[in-house]
Amino acid sequence: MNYPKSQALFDEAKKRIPGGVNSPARAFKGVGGTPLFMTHAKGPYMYDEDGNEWIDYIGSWGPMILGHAYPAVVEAVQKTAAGSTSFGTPTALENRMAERVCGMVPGLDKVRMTNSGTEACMSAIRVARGYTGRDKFIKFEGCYHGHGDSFLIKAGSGALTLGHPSSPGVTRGTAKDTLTADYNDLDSVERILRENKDEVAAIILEPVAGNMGCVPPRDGFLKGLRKLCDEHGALLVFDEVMSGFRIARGGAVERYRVQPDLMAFGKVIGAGMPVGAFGGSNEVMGVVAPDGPVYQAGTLSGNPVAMSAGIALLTELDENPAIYRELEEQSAKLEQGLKQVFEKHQVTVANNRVGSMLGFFFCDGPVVGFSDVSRTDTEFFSRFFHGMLSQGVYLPPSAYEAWFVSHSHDDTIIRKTVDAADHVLTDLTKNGGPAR
Ligand code: HOZ
Repeated sequence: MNYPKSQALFDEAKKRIPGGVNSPARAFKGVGGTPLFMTHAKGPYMYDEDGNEWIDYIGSWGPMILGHAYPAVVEAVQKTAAGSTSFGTPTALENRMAERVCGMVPGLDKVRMTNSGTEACMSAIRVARGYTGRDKFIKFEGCYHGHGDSFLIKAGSGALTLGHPSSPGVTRGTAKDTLTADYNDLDSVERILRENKDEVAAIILEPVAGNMGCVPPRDGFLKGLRKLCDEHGALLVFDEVMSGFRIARGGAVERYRVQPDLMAFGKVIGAGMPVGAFGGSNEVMGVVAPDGPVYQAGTLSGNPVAMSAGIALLTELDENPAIYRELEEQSAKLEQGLKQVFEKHQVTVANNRVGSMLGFFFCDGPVVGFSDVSRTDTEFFSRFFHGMLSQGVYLPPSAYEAWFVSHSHDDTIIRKTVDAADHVLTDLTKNGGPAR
């Protein structure tokens, strides 16, 4: 494949945009090379400026659960935009979105729309602090809750890929209220709660970690957190930005049957438009302004175009339960196919999958927490990533990101992906012996 136009655009972008990108996760810093500039996409395929076609496993980092340019979403966006892109007043669309989301997610009485998952998580923590009157919160190493100051401590995603999991620019004053525990390790959480008695407002986590590859919760981990929160008067916050409406209609709350006090959403809820949301019970959400004293706002929150896109996508997901079964089946086929190919080429690999979220780690398994994730061979991942690229498959450009399968990834796409991996590993191992 040739990328002269992408290369020229990237060179131009670097003059005016930091690193040439508007979000570091896109920059190929973890794998080397030039990010590709896309022009359009349809179903499981993206098309770049040089006219190349790509099988896409980024899916806009999660939203494209039914594939790109899904007709109902495109139609809703076009229709709403024709009537104005924003009013700064309430619209009926916001009511329809709130009804739909509360109908899909167990235990969600009230929801406030935001413009991103970052805002949703920041607001959820503010609400937890306002509700409990406490300052500190616990997060997990390798989990990423957006780029809010207090979350950039031992964070995952681009922060981890770039080697700055704790970012400069976050003040010591802010950082001291963020306590970090080990994912899937209840003892580490209990210890922190004991050492900070009556000071912890909330525990926030990705119920399925997706920003250090894909790492599912161990049996009993989420229930254990629920119990610890109840014992210590802290709120449990699920960051369902990735898992929400993806791993089940009602996200991790439905799949694992554990009820958090607050939930944050993003990605699928906006169908690719800049949308997030947070919500919880009537009681907890009662502290949010203007009902209560915890201030939270946004000029473009509940934007009509974004709402209509999200409603169109959520309606399809809500009303066609077969979609989740089929997503599960297709994702399992991809997982099995890749596992067989890795085995055939004697590549040491561990993998996790929850529904249509996948993680492959080039290390011994099992991978249950950040210390396991950090053993992955990132150099081998880079070679594999570029090999797959040469075969027309666009994986997330980091060893620490989950791969997303969409409902449009049919058997042909899965077969092509597995064949591409076989071809790449044949190349990477052709000097004999295991690939690493
Ligand atoms: N949570 C997404 C990746 N893990 C965000 C993508 C980005 O930072 O651009």
